[in-house]
Order: sequence, then C-alpha cells, then structure tokens
Amino acid sequence: MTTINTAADQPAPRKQRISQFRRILWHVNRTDLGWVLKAALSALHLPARAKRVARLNQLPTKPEWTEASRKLAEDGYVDVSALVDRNLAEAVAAVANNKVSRLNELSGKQQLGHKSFWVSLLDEDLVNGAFATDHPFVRYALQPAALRIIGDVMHDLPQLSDVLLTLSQPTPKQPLSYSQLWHLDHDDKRVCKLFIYLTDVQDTADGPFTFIPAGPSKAFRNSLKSHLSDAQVFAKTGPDVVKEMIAPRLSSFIVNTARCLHMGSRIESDRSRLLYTATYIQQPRIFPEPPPRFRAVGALTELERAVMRL
Ligand SMILES: O=C(O)CCC(=O)C(=O)O
Repeated sequence: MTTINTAADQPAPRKQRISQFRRILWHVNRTDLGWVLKAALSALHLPARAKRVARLNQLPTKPEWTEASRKLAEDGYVDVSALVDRNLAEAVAAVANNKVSRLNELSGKQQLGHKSFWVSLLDEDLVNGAFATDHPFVRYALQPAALRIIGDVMHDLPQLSDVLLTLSQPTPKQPLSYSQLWHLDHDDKRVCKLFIYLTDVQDTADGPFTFIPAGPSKAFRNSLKSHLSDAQVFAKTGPDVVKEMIAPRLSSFIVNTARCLHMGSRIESDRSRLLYTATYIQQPRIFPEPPPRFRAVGALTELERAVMRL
C-alpha cells in the first residue's frame, strides 16, 4: 500500500506553529482566562518572584507614595506630578525638545509608519533596538517613586518594558484610528504606564489622554473587540464617566491601561502634543519575551538590572 501525504498531514511549519501559539495567547490574554495562565506561569517561577518582592521591599517608601499606590489600585490612575523628580522630567523634556527641533530630519527616517498621527522620534537613540540605560528616558522610568508606586500595586517589582516619545499631530479628514479609539492595553495582564506631558494640554483640542476609571471600565473586560468608537463605549457607560487629563507641561501621571479604557491624540487644527511614556508589566510575561529593549551603560544597581531584566 502506498501512502500519499497530503499537505494537511504534514506538521505545520515552525513559523506557522509559533503564530498559532501567539494567536491563542492573544485570545487568552484578553479574557479572565489570562489570569489563570498568569497564575500558572507565576507558580512556575516562585523563587524568582520572591527575589523580586525582596527587591521591591528595598525601595524607600513615603506616606504620599503609599497613598498614590492606593489610588492607582482603586481607580486605575493617579497624578504623580508632585511626587516624581522634576529634574529628571526636565532632562526628558530637553531630549524631547531637541528631537522636535529636528522633526523634519527625524520623521523622514521614521520606522513606525502605521500611525499617521504619531511620530516616533527616538529611533536614532537605539542600538539593535535597545536604549542605553543612562538615557534620560530610562532614568525617569527607574526613579524609586515610580517603581514603588507601581510595584505596590502589582505586589511585585515591575518590569520596565519600553519607553517612548510621541508627537501627536492633527490628521484632518481622516477617520479616527488605533489609539485615537477606545481600547485597553493587552501587553500583559498587568500594565501600568507612566506619562509626562511635554507640551501644555489645555483643552480637548490638544488631544488629551482620555480615559474611563477602572470601576466603570469593567464593563469592557473579557472582550475580543480591539478598538471601540465613542458610540459603542457610551452605549454602555454614558459619557459622564469620561476623564480628560487636562494638565500643564511636565505633569506626570500613571494609568493602569489594562484596566482603564482609554484613547487620546485627537488633535485639532493647529495643535500638537508631545508625550513621554514608560510601560511596565509584571513578570513573567504572558507573551514570549521580546529582544532586549535596554543595554547596560554606566553603573547600575541590582534592583535596576532586575527591573530591566539585564
Ligand atoms: O495618545 C494618547 O493619548 C493615547 C495613548 C495610548 O493609547 C497608550 O499609550 O496606550
């Protein structure tokens, strides 16, 4: 008897199997099943977790940081402008202003082309996709106040996943897209973002970061739909729960973007908005770990190394 192998009998090629695996993770991560997976992964790495928690406990603590953590845990957001290091924020702003002054040169080289309203200006600072750990954007994200406030919410030393500078510009006559529409972040189950406004955001025309606090955002959990219109959102919550982050330049805030439905960058007419973002997750990551985002330059503490997985 001759056996003829059809394409269907063949094992799926490795690349295809990986992408099927990712697709399953993508679905699981968006539902409460993701918490079961997260717990199982954490159980497999208990000694590493204990070490990270011990490191978190080495960080200094202050009553106002504890209060900020409580608010972040309860509402999903907190203004930390008065708690973070103003000099570090100024250093971030200085780098950002330099980039914007060279906008035409840099946007020509831009690699992240899919969001026309967002210009990524940091590509030139990367070596093999990684930031130097002495870069002001990384130093801001590593400050003890941020790590402690987010760490106390995650009950774990946070992992710094990425830092980003985005210039949002008006896109007249184009339909809203990507993060201009309402969404939750699904980088992992626990995601917190630390932002700094690097331009004044005075009113809606400046395209503020806009969100629904954690409580009313619960209505959007366990959904496989990615990006929602105002009509779809307001049909569930009404518009009154919406908060716009209207705040001056150098204001800094933390949002649990996995819990708070959010959108922004709806810039009108002649305005533009410059925003710094640091993204933190809790280890172990649900998705396979991406290539390193940071490269060690200068002296680093063990705690900082742990935060960046170096
Ligand atoms: O541009 C904005 O304000 C929204 C940003 C956003 O959606 C995000 O950082 O996840």
